[in-house]
Order: sequence, then structure tokens, then C-alpha cells
Amino acid sequence: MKSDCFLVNFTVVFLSITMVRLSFSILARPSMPAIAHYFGTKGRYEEVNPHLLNDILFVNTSMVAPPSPSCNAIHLVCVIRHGTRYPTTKNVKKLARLFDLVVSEASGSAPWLNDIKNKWKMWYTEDMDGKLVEKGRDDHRHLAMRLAKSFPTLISEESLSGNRIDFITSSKHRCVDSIKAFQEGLHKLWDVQDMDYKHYVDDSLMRFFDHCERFVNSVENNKTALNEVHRFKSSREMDAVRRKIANRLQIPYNQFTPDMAEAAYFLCSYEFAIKSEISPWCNLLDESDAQVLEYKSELKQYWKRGYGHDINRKSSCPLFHDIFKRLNKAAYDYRFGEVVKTATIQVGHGETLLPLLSLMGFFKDEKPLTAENFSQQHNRKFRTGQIVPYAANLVFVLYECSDGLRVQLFHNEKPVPFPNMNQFAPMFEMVRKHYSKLLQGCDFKKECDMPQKNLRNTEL
Ligand SMILES: *[C@@H]1O[C@H](CO)[C@@H](O)[C@H](O)[C@H]1NC(C)=O
Ligand SMILES: *[C@@H]1O[C@H](CO)[C@@H](O)[C@H](O)[C@H]1NC(C)=O
Ligand SMILES: CC(=O)N[C@H]1CO[C@H](CO)[C@@H](O)[C@@H]1O
Repeated sequence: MKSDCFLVNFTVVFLSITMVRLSFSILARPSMPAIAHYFGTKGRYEEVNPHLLNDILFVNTSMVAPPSPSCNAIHLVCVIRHGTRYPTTKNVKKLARLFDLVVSEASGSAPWLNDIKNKWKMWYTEDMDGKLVEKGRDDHRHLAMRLAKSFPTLISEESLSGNRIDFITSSKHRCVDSIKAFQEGLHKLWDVQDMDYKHYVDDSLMRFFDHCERFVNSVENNKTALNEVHRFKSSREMDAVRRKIANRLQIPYNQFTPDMAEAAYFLCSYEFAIKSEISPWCNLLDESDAQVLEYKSELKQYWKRGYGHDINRKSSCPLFHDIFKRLNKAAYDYRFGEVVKTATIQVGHGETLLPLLSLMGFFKDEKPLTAENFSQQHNRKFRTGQIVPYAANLVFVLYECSDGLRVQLFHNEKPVPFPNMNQFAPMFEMVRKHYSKLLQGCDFKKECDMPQKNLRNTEL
């Protein structure tokens, strides 16, 4: 008996080891590039909500429940980045330069290099110019459907057909196409036919950075404002990455510029975000290379859109004021009659969300990101892949509760406390007090006007 039992146990152990092996081999077949977590602003939304890979319309109802059962949601403002897009013309040129160099100079013998040289086609063209791709339309269609499921009293068929949802977008084609896809998602959800797709273009709200002269002059058109980025390009860390990639390609190191290293990283990220493919280009980089390139692009965001310069954040004050104006209006309507608008959907750029989130105090590291700090900033909060992947969103929901008005924030569909308030769904009055300096000040003209007249920059 005893030995029988031992045998049975042994068989069970053996079987389960086999099963673990089996499932491991299934898992081991990669479904994403090993460096996908380091794609920064070129990362997929699914990386911050991996459960969407199983069910793209899944909503965790306990996460989006009101602060207490007695609360009624009365208005929602949602600021969204456009969905997955093609590279901009500037980046397409960089990709083409890398491809040409590899085809003419690389002499390694790895199979993936053979794939790049003989199978891969340079299919990116300059006229793609940052346009929204089909995956990007899906990003917004699906987000719309999930938000309608999350906040059914605010984003409803009745409120849509009753013209009680405002749709506002940046004028860029990728944003206009995103907001249309968002509307399509709602129409599909409710099987609505023949609806018109109304939206308003408002660049002073969604592209405030173009309209803030002080920002344009002192940061956008000022080479020294991004000194840390330039210094990091010639850092020890970046040199090592260039050397490693050049070596893998058997190309002389001096022919392989930092821009080319970046182009390889972009190619891996674009092919994955746009086509869900693991590109042969991904073989040019290992995890530590990707971390260096991620830091390089994050340094740029930090100094151009984040905490690096005060005016970056301050330039978003018109949007911040607009959001609170909408919440105030809904609160007023609710008290003294009927809430006219139930929701506001605003579509812009990563460059719209980063300054706004920074203005509100999100993702602030104790020490600034600098060219020397790569290793010390390993665990930084300012991680753009987590903050602003494609279709990133920040949602403000105003509730009327038994004890008064409350606001809850959702970042990428997860509830988050207001920075430095450490409380979920605080009283609206407390939030307004917390931000009183910004709400009463941060005047756009005062912050952004320059003494002398200057040229305006419209390139993003
Ligand atoms: C939903 O979210 C809660 C946290 O609010 C978590 O505990 C739970 O596991 C989630 N459920 C699912 C099915 O993901
Ligand atoms: C450009 O940026 C540097 C560094 O932030 C700053 O010291 C300088 O004043 C800026 N120049 C202009 C014209 O604003
Ligand atoms: C976190 C950290 O190490 N910060 C340092 C980054 O580098 C600057 C100088 O460039 C230091 O002042 C910071 O302390």
C-alpha cells in the first residue's frame, strides 16, 4: 500500500512537472518584443492594462463604482491622447537612413539580419505623416465602449442623441480621426444608424503649447532648454548602446549615430504597435539598450513637457481651467435645475496630457532627470510608457453624494488619488481649495505673453 501511494504521488508530481513544462513552452513563445515595456510614448495602451489582451471590452465594475452607493455621477470630463499612429515625416526619414545603412554596410550573418536585408521592406512613406492607423481607431472605439460601460448614466444613448455630450479635439488629423472613431464605438455599441459626427476643433485648449509664446520662445525654439537631452546623446551609456548595435551589424561604430540607434528602437516599437508584429529590427537591441533609449526620450519629455521648465506645466492652464469650469457648471445645474451636459470628451496629444498631469502634481520625482542620472533614476515615477501610451486618458468624474459633491480621478481607467491629497474621491470643495492658486491664478496671458512680438511655431 505504502509503495503504491508513493508511486501515485510520484506520477502526480511527474505529470504536473510535465504540465508546467508544457504551459511554460506555450508561454515562452513570445507574443511581444522583450523590450516592449520601454517603448515610452510609442507603447501600446495594452501594456498599462494587460487584461485587455484577453478581453478588449472588459471593465472591472468594482474599480469604476461610485464612492458610495448613494452617489450619483453628474458629469465626466475625459482628456484622451490620440490612438496608435504612423511615424511622423521626420521619423520616417530617420528610419529610411538606418535601413539604407544596414542594407549597404551590415555584414553580420545572423538570420534576423538576413531577414532585414532580404525580406523586410521599407514600407513607411513620408506621406504617412503621423496619421492614425487602424489599430489607433480601434484604441478609441474600444475605449469609448468601455467608458460607456463604466459610466452608463453619463455616456448613454440618450445623452448622445440629446446632444448632451461635448466632443472637442485638436485640429491634427490623428486627433480628429480618433474622436470620430470614439463616436463610431458608441454608435456600434448602441446600434445607432445615421448619426452625424459632431465635434469641435479647439487648438487653444488641446494644443495650448502652440499658443503660449513664452513656451515657444524659451523652450520649443530654444536649443539650450533641452541641454540634458543633447548631453545624454553623447553620454557613456549612449556610446555603449551604439557600440553594441554597430557590433551586432558589423558596421563601423563611427558610422552609427545616436539617431540611428533611436531609429532601430522606433522600428521595433512601430511594427509592434501598428501591426502587432515582432520585427527583426528588435534584435538590434537588448533590454539595457532599450532602457537607455527610453531614458533619452523621457529626458526630452521631461524638459519639454514635464517638470523640467515651469512654463511647460503652466501652458496647460487654459485646459485645467476649462475642466473645472465644466465641473462647476454641472454642479450648478444640478443644484438649480437640470444638468445640461453629462460628459465632455477632449482629444489631444501626449503633449497635451503631460503638461496637464504635471500641473496637477502627478509623477513628480524628488530629483530632476538629468544626463548624469540615468542609473539613479532607475525607479523614477516619470515613465511615459505608463503615463501616456497611445489613447492614454485622464477622467474626472463629479458625483453628488449624501454629504455633497465629490470628484474621482481615473488615469488610464484606474482610480487614482489627487496628488498630495492621498484620498480617493475627495470633496469637490477640498479639491478646489487644494488647487486654489492655480484656479484663481495661472492666467494664460500673464504666464504666456512675452514683452516683444515673436514668431509662432506650429510644428509639433
Ligand atoms: C477588480 O478590481 C479589484 C480592485 O478594485 C481587484 O481586487 C479585482 O481583482 C479586480 N477584478 C478583476 C476580475 O480583475
Ligand atoms: C533657453 O533656455 C535656457 C536654459 O533653460 C535659459 O537659461 C534661457 O534663458 C532660455 N532662453 C530664452 C530666450 O528663453
Ligand atoms: C536622483 C539623483 O541622483 N539626482 C542627481 C542628478 O544629478 C544632479 C546633477 O546633475 C544632482 O544634483 C542630483 O542630485
